Amino acid sequence: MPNPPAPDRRSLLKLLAAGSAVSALGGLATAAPAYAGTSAGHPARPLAAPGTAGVLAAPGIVKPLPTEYFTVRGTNAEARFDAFGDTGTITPNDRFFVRDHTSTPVLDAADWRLTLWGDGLHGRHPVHFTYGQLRALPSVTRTALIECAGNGRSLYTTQQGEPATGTAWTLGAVGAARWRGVRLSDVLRRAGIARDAVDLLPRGLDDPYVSGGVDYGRVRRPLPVAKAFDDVILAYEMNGEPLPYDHGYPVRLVVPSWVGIASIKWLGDIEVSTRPLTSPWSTDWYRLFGAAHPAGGSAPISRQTLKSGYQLPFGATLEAGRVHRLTGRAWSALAPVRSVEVSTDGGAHWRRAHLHDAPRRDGWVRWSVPWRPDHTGPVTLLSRTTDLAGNAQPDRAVHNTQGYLFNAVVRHPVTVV
Ligand SMILES: Nc1nc2c(c(=O)[nH]1)N[C@H]1C(S)=C(S)[C@@H](COP(=O)(O)O)O[C@H]1N2
Ligand SMILES: [Mo]
Repeated sequence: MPNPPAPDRRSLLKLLAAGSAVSALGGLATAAPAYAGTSAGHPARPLAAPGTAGVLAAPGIVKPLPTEYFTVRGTNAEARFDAFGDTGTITPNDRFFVRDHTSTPVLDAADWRLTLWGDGLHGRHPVHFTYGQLRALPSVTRTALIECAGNGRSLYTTQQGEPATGTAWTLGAVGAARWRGVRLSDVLRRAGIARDAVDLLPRGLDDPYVSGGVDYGRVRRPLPVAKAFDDVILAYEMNGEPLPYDHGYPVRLVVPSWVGIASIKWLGDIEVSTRPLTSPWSTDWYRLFGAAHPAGGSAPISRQTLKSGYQLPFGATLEAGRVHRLTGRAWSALAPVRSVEVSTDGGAHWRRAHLHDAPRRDGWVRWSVPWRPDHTGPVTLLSRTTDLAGNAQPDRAVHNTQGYLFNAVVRHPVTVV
């Protein structure tokens, strides 16, 4: 049977965004994998084929989302933390979670440029950098985790009985990558940043974010100049490849140890200001609201927190009378991990887990522990990490209405059979 002509990539993405993916792609599911046209040296990538067994579709995400590795949540794709056991300290690009407020724009590096503007530049007129100009600047490579502020949010509800608005992530809105790019400080200096500049407002080129009938404009969030000069990079490579479309091609910010929203993807422009800036991403969202917080909300959140978890599905069944090797990982945005303790009896007894990686800032540590369950029935597994600054996961996270910064010990149900 002849295949219908494949729609070109842009119309395909529009169709996907319009929610008509299944009918539009029905013919593709039976055809050989469809490859998108390349742009400016970007590697060709197979398109997700909705309707193919085991591959999910999220409206607007370009890369394939196999069900063994991803859970689609609205416009986002959560990586399956329970399947991280076969990944190392670096999360492969095809396993990295995607958080899109709207949808992934497919941009061409050849006609992309970055614009810096605002009263915080000496000349007070906009300064542009092409992709080629950025790539010609001295590069740096570093490992950094990107973790959504709301990672673990659903546990406020399931574990603490406290509802929270927003994407119901479990633990998989986090990944670690090797990022290569240019220091933001180098670009700011070249653009002529003034001494009295205090805030930046980096903004993405994805579509404006519309929610509840309100158009909030393009995704953008103030970034203090002090942090920009500390360790922020304009990344164009992720794990040795050009940034994948979903992760910000051609250029994104990487803001190490801060909540994921700081790491603006598909960067288009940066306002440089001598006065503090705001956006809905610093006033309405990414602050802590609720009974335990100041009326009107906390200051905008910046650093992520610390977490640990078992690389095992919730509700897994394990055989009694034999030794299981339980594995997990732990990380802290506040300091290197110091230790991980586990309990295999609902929190009555604790013992140290074996750490498999040297604890480092901006990395996570894999751990394991042998366990030989004797009795059948339901069991709650727990893990608790402590970092070198003395931060430890509490039994309960302090609730906030939008469910950010979940840091409590996760109660992981399993059944021994
Ligand atoms: N332009 C733009 N940048 C963005 C977003 C977005 O929707 N648009 N999402 C942010 C959020 S909330 C997170 S958690 C991270 C996710 O990065 P990733 O999709 O590469 O994992 O990107 C941030 N940068
Ligand atoms: Mo996020």
